[in-house]
Amino acid sequence: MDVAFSGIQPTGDIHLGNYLGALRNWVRLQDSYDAVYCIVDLHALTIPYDPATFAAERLEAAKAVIAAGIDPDRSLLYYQSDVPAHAELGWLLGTMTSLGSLNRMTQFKDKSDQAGEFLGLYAYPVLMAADILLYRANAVPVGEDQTQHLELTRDLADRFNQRYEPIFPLPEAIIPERGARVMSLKDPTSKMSKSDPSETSRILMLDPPDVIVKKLGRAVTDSGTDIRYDWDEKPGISNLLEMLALFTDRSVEALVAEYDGTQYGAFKRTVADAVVAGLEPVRAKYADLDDAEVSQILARNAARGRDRAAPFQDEVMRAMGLRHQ
Ligand code: AQP
Repeated sequence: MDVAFSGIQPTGDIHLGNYLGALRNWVRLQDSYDAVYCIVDLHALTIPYDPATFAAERLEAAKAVIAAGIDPDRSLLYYQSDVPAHAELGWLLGTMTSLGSLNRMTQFKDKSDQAGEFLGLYAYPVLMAADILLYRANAVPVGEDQTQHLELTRDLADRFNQRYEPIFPLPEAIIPERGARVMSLKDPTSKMSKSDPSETSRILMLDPPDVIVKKLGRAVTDSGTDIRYDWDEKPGISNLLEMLALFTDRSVEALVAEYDGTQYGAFKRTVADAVVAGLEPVRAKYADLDDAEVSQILARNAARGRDRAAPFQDEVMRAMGLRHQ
């Protein structure tokens, strides 16, 4: 079975962008792939964080991922730092990564403005490549913002295969046709993001229904009154149309035909009702989860991850001349 890998940072509450762009695909791929999903806590250390609350944030992220539909008995879900081979392979790949390729990464430019210019943040894409290549993943379900990192991963895999031994597949990004770039409710020209200072710019996956209704009611729409799918002229309405399409499993075209002419207030309420209904099973599942049980499951999975990663990592070390035979 082909392997799928993806990760999510425990850096704040999971929002609709993370859910629609990545998690829903994670859930789908469980049926057709050998899926490995990580709470990438080592990545989260690359921006300022509070060690006193970090353990609780990791657990929250794990619970949210399970609530979203990941079955940790079927998929290998664990904390990245529990499997040291991620960091080790990150170092090995770092020896083959040119500064020129890292200098092109836009995420570093965006994040270093706030977090400062630190090596960990600069090398983030190399660790991400290691995460993906460790288990020889073929498929990587991510949002559109990760395309550049995926390209680097493929370049590194290819370079390794040419320089040492051909052991890495070149992984493909699995980017959803819709939902790959959910936009902010306050500024629909920038992506919905955990680090946006405005809480009302994003809907959280576990927001209570009344909060979702309120946030969507205040979402920025565009001037005019028509409901059209047009990212240049009507980004706010286009963003809402995509959300509605994703939560109702209908095409944007059918929705435009049905809702054009509807008042924006009423349309936003329709979107809110669909989002609330769509997230209801996630909220219900989350409420059922027990912290201690989730921690035990993740610890068990980490042990499985270490066992599984060891021979793969050994193969890399041998190819690089780090073993006697
Ligand atoms: N707005 C988005 N639309 C679609 N997909 C998105 N993803 C993130 N934002 C959107 C996808 O979510 C997955 C998890 O990403 P992450 O753990 O790297 O999340 P993050 O970067 O901490 O989340 P944000 O909100 O993207 O953080 P900041 O504020 O740092 O920019 C990934 O697959 C990502 O593509």
